[in-house]
Amino acid sequence: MKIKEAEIKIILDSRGQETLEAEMESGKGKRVKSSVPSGKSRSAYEAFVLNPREAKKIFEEEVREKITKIDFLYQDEFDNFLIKLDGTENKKRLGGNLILALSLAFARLKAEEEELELFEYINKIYQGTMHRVNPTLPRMIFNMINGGSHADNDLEIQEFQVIPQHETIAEGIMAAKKFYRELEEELKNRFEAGEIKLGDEAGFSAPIRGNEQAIKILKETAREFAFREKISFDLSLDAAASSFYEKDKAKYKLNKEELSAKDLEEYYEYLIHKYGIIALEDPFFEDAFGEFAIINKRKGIYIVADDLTSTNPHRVKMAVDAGAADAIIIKPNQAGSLTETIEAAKIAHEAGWQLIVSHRSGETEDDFIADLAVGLSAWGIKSGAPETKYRLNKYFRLSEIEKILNKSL
Ligand code: 2PG
Ligand code: MG
Repeated sequence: MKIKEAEIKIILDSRGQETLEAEMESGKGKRVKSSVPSGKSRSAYEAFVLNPREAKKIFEEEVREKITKIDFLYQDEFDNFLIKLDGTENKKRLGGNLILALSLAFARLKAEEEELELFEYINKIYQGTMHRVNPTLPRMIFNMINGGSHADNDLEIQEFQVIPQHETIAEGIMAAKKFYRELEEELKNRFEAGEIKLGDEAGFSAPIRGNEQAIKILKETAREFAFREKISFDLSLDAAASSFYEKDKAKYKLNKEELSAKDLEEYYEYLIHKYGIIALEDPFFEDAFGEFAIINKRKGIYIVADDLTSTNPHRVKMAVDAGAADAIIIKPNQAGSLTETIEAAKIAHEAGWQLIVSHRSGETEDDFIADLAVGLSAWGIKSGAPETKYRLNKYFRLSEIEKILNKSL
């Protein structure tokens, strides 16, 4: 496919920070856009994020001319061209954000050219690397209470999530929205109106005393909801433990106490058992392969690697070899290209892990990750609270995909 025109624009993300949007046009006159999000609880192993203005400059001075000259047949050919042009270990020269914006736009354009839905295009690539992985709809993981680096409160755990057990995606979104409003009412009963705010992912932030209390509030809201609405919600957490790990002391600072990895594991065991949590993301800091492997021996709950693996094929291999988890967060902007994202997903999938495709805390209106989740046949998707366009449009796109899939049955 020949790229006739390519443009990089600076847009604002959900935090009001500058990020990149790529626009691309093919010889046949199709035109698409894709933009990249940015994380706050980033690991040391993510693709480098270049200042968006510098990235735009380097694109205009060097990259545009090159990519509009070559006839790229495949996604990996395009991505690998940019990776090679960058020439650094972590995409420092061109920026993982620039490479990804172009990579995602290329995918959208190529899907249009091939008259495929984006999820079908992604699935086609995935099928090329794996056998019998048809597109499926993921479970939706809604982040209802925000803590850690995503909110200004005393909660160290970053994300307190609920996962509806629904029939259709539309029903699941509706249930999550209702749940969200009920949770708001519950918080209003407990706190002053001015104390209730929204965190980065549009979940609530309030002066809740301690992590357990936040889980308890969700559990109670879920119990009442299930009784009245006949829809159950599972609970899950993203501890994002790197953000409360004190490296010099090798301790975790949680609930105003200093905990060893063993203490922390016991605390998780207590929470899992008491509240029936079904998935726990990043329970330990980003290099704690050994501690992950110990807690991963526990049956009946998904241990989810995010910072630990950073959607980096090499890190995913290390984690698989260590038996560090049985589920993985897949974030394209950690990898910095669609090809590497798919490669990381494949390694985990082949090891029998579940995939959870994820947004970032600083999001754009691009809903690419919905198609990615379906195309990779992911177990789950997390896109924040059922509130604000940045979070909701990914869930809405899933609903659209559901209709497309139903029609083709
Ligand atoms: C995470 C993400 C997204 P951030 O830790 O899983 O929820 O947060 O984008 O800030 O890294
Ligand atoms: Mg995480």
